[in-house]
Amino acid sequence: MSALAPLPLLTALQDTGRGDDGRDAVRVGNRTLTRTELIDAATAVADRIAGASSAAIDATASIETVIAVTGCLIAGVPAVPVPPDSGPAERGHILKDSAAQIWLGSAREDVALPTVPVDAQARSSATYHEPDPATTAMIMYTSGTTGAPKGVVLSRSAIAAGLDGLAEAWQWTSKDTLVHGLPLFHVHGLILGAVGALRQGSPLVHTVRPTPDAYAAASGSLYFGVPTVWSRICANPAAARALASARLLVSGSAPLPVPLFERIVELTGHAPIERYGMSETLITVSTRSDGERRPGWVGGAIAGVRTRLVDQAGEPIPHDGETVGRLEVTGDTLFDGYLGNPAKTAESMTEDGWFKTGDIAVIDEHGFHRIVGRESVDMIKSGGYRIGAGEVEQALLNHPDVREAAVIGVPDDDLGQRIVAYVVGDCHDNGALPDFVANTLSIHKRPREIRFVDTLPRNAMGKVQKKILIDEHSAQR
Ligand code: MLC
Ligand code: AMP
Repeated sequence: MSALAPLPLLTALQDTGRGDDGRDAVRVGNRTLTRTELIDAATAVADRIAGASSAAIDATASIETVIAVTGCLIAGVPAVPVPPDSGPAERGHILKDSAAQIWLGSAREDVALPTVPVDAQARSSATYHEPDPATTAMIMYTSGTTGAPKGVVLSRSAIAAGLDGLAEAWQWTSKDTLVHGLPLFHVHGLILGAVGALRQGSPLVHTVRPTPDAYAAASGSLYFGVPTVWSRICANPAAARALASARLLVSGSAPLPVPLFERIVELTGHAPIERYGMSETLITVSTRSDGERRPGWVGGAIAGVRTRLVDQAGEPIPHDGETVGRLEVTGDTLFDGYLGNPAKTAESMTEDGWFKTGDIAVIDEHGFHRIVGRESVDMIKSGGYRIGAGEVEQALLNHPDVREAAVIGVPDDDLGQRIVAYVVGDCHDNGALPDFVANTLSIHKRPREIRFVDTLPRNAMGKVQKKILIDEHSAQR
C-alpha cells in the first residue's frame, strides 16, 4: 500500500467539487451521460463486481463499455476488455487465460461466466476508496509473433503516468472535447481515448465507427485516429476541411506516411501530432503541441519515460539522427508483465529494466525519434491493429483443408499493411479461408488475400523463408 492517499485515477471524473458543468461527460453515437450519471451508473456496476479478481468486458463500441470500464476502475477490479467481434477461439483464450470471474455485457452463448448486464439507467451512490496505484487496472490482450495473444498487465500508476505525460505534451485539459471512433479494447481507443478523457475531464465524443463524416460532424477540439482513419478522412476533402477548427489532430498506432502528413496539413491547416507507443509501454514518445512536428518523426520521450537505442549485442548506439538501432524504453508507464507468463516477461526486458520494443528506430541529438520498422516480419500492423503472423497461421491450420500456411504483411495504401496468407492444401476457395479466420479469431485478423501454392520456401532448418514470400509478392504487384 502506498503511504499517501492516492489521487483517483479518474481524477476529473471523480472530483466531487466539479458537479455537472452542463456538458455531457461522454457521448457514444447518439447516447450521452453527464458526469454524475456516468459515475452513478458505473458505481452500480462496481456494486455488482466488487471483490472479483477480474471482470471481462464485452467491449462493444457503446456507452455500456465506458460504464463497465469506469465501474471496474471505481471498484478496483482489473478490467479485461474483450474484442466484441472475436470468435470463440480468441474469446475462449482470453477468458481462460485471464481467469476472469464475471462477464460484463450481454449474455453470449459461448461464455459460461456469471453475466452482469450493464444498465446505463442504473444508479448507485455507494462510495469506494481509491485502490492502491500499484494495483492492476487492466489486462489488455495483444498479439505476439507466435502463439495466442498475451495479457498485458497494466497498473493504475502506469496508466496515470502515461496519460499525464501526454496531457502535458499536448496541453490536454478539460476545455478540450475529444473525438474518436476507435475500438474500445486497445490502448489507443480505450486507455487514451476513454480513460484519458475521464482523467482530464474533457468530454468524449465516440463516433462508434471512425468515419470521415462522423469526425467532421463532431465539432471537437482534439481528434485521435490511426493512419488508416486519417487517410480515409483525406480522401473526403470536405470532411477533412471541417477539422480546421480543431486544436490538435493526433495520429498513432502505426506509421503515418509523409505524403499523408502533408495532405492533412494541406486540407486542415494542422500539422498532425504523432505519437508512438505500444500496449506494454503505453504511449511513450510524442511531438508536442508547442513543439516541432516533423513529418516521418514521432517526437521525444514524454515526461517519466526514457528511451535508448542498442545494437544486436545490446550495446548503446549514438543518438545522431542517422544510426539505426533497436528501441528500448523504460519509465513510469511500463506494464507489470505478461499475465501468468514470467518467461515471456523476462525475455522482453533487459537486465537493467528496459523494455525491448521490437521496433527499429533512429533518435536524433534533440531526442526526436523516427520509427524505421519492426524487427520481426511476424508482427503485422494492419489498420493500426497488431496481428501476429503465428496466430493467423495457427487458425488457418485448424481448417481441415489446410496443410501448411505462412502469413506475411505486405504494404497497403489503406491499411498500412495487409495480411496475405500462402497456403498449401486442398481448399481452393478464396473466400472460405478469410471467413474461417474472421470467425475463429477477429474480423481484422482475416487474410485479405490467399495464395495457394504447392510448397513454401523453407531453409535447411525447415523454417519458412518469409523474406522470399514478401519479395515475390512485391515483384508481382
Ligand atoms: C468483411 N467484413 C467481414 C468479412 N469481410 N466480416 C466478417 N468476415 C469477413 N470475411 C466486414 C465486417 O463485417 C465489417 O463490416 C467490415 O468488413 C470491416 O472491414 P475492415 O476492412 O476489416 O475494417 P475497416 O472498416 O476498414 O476498418 C478500418 C479501421 C479499423 C481503421 C476503422 O482497422 C480500426 O478501427 N483500426 C483501429 C485499430 C486500433 O485502434 N489500434 C490501436 C491498437 S493500440 P461493417 O459493416 O461492420 O463495417 C496501439 C498502441 C498505440 O497500437 O500506439 O496506439
Ligand atoms: P500495439 O501493441 O497494438 O500497441 O502496437 C504497438 C506497435 O505499433 C509498436 O510496437 C509499433 O510498431 C507500432 N506503432 C505505434 N505507434 C506508432 C507510430 N506512431 N509510428 C510507427 N509505428 C507505431
